[in-house]
Amino acid sequence: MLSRTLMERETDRASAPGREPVTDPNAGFAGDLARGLAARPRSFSPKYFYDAAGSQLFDRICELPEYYPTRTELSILGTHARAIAAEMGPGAEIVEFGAGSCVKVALLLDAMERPARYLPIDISGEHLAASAAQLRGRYPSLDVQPVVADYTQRLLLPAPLPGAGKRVGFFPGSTIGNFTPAEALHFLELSAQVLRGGALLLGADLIKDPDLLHAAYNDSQGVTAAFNLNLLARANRELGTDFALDQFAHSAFYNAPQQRIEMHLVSRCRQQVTLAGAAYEFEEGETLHTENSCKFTVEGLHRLALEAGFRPGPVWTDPQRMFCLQWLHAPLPL
Ligand code: AVI
Repeated sequence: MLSRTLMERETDRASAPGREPVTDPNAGFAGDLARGLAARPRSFSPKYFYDAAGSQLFDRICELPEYYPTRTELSILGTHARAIAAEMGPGAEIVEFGAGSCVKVALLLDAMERPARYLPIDISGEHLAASAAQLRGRYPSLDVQPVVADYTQRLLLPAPLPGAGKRVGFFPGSTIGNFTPAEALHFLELSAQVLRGGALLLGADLIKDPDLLHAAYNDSQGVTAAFNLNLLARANRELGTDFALDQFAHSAFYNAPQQRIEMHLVSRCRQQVTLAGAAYEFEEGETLHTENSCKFTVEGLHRLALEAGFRPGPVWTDPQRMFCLQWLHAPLPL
């Protein structure tokens, strides 16, 4: 049995949003950063958080006392695995979006009746291969077929096995919260198509006391700050930029009207940064917006799911209603 610490570490890194292909880790990085620095307000995609150093920092975030989502989702899965497995039915196959590790899915597989196949999808083939090997070791009779693909784009999945039960998508970790609303809808629309006749099990962080949210993204050990600043360190390492890390401050706050945590890097002074020969001026207090982490209501998730073509089913939450796992019935086969 894996330790809970290891479980958390493996689990949420795997579901981090839109990680880049290992074959070309710089693909798009320089261009996206240049566009983000030229834009007003300045912003940058959170997918660039997850280089090796950033992934390690995210692993540590998942273990922080203030960061409740990982352990809460694990506790919901642990408590309700049998009820979830009952929805899945016998012989189901699991398609995990952004997979690459086995921990949360193992809680489901342990409760399922004759799981037929596990199809983890991730853009990093190396990460997938490692986690598939790990899962095969734990479930020698399970058919594990990793799919190297970008799950935010249209997917071609292997045909269902003869006699297989439902095809169930699994998207844990509230990674959907790091998408823009349009991206979230697009992802759900695409997944409704590939899961026709089956369902999606979606993990989502719920709106709660802003103080709890604030603490989760402003931890006392400064790990989230280091995670945020690693974006600049990564640019310095990989693109030769000259960000002075001590001249930028981590800022994370709950934007209540938008129902999201926003993370920014705030310039502590007037300064200049160069990227590929171009200079970018920062005024004191000017920010680079690095991440949104949207928080949801169950009703809001239902509206989004209905718009994408799903029919909402059971919802499982923890006693404090911090986080939820939402069962969404996919449309019928064509
Ligand atoms: C991966 N994602 C769901 C995390 C979140 O909570 O939005 C990323 C994160 N950013 C700061 N802390 C954790």
